[in-house]
Amino acid sequence: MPQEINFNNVEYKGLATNVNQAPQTGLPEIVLAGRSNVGKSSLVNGLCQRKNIARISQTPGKTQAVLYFLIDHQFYLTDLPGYGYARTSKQSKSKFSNLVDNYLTADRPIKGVLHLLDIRHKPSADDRIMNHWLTEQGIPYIIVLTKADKLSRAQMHVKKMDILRELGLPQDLEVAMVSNTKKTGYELLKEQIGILLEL
Ligand SMILES: Nc1nc2c(ncn2[C@@H]2O[C@H](COP(=O)(O)OP(=O)(O)OP(=O)(O)O)[C@@H](O)[C@H]2O)c(=O)[nH]1
Ligand SMILES: [Mg+2]
Repeated sequence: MPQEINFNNVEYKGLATNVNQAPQTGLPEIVLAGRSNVGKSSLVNGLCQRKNIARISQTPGKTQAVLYFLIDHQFYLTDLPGYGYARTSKQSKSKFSNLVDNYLTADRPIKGVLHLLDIRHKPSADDRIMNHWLTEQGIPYIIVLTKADKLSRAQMHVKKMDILRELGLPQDLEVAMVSNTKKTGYELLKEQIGILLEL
C-alpha cells in the first residue's frame, strides 16, 4: 500500500533558474512537464487544494524557472517551465529550454514525471519528443490529461484514445484526467503519485 500523503500540507520552497540552484536535499521529486499553458501550475494548486500557491501565469511561456513545492515533508512537486511556446523570439520557439533539458538530464532524485497534455488537443511534436524521451530513458511517468471539464465523458474517452495512439502508447495505459475547474481526477492521481514514490 502506498504511504499516506497529505497534499494539503504544502510549502513553497522557492525557485531555481538553473539546475545548480536546485535544492540538494536528497528528497524525492515528482516533476511536472508539459507545454506552456497546459495547466501545470493549476495542477499544483489543485492537488494541494490551494487557490494560488503556484502562481498561474497570465503570460504563457513566461515562467522560466523551476518551482519547488514540498509536500507533507516527504517529496518535492517540481514545476518545470512550459516547453514549446512560440511567441517572443526565435530562441524561445525551440522546443525545450536549456533549463528543462538540463533539469531532466541532471542527476536529480526524480521518482517520476507527470507529463501533462491538454485533453482537447493532438500532442504537439514537442509533446511526442518529451514522451518518447521519457520512455527511452526509462523514467516512470504518468500521462495527465488536463482541462477535462472542456469535454463530455464520451469525448474524454475518445480523446484519451487518440492521444495514446498519437504517442504510440498502449490503449489500455492508465492515465489521469483532471479538471481544475471541476476539481476532478485529483484523488486518483494522488494514488498514482503515491505509487511512483514507492517504486
Ligand atoms: N477549463 C480549464 N482551464 C484550466 C484548467 N487548468 C488550467 N486551466 C487554465 O489554463 C491556463 C494556464 O494554466 P497554468 O496552470 O498557468 O498553465 P501552466 O502549464 O502552468 O503554464 P506555464 O507556467 O506558462 O507553462 C489558465 O488560464 C488556467 O486557468 C482546467 O482544468 N480547466
Ligand atoms: Mg506555470
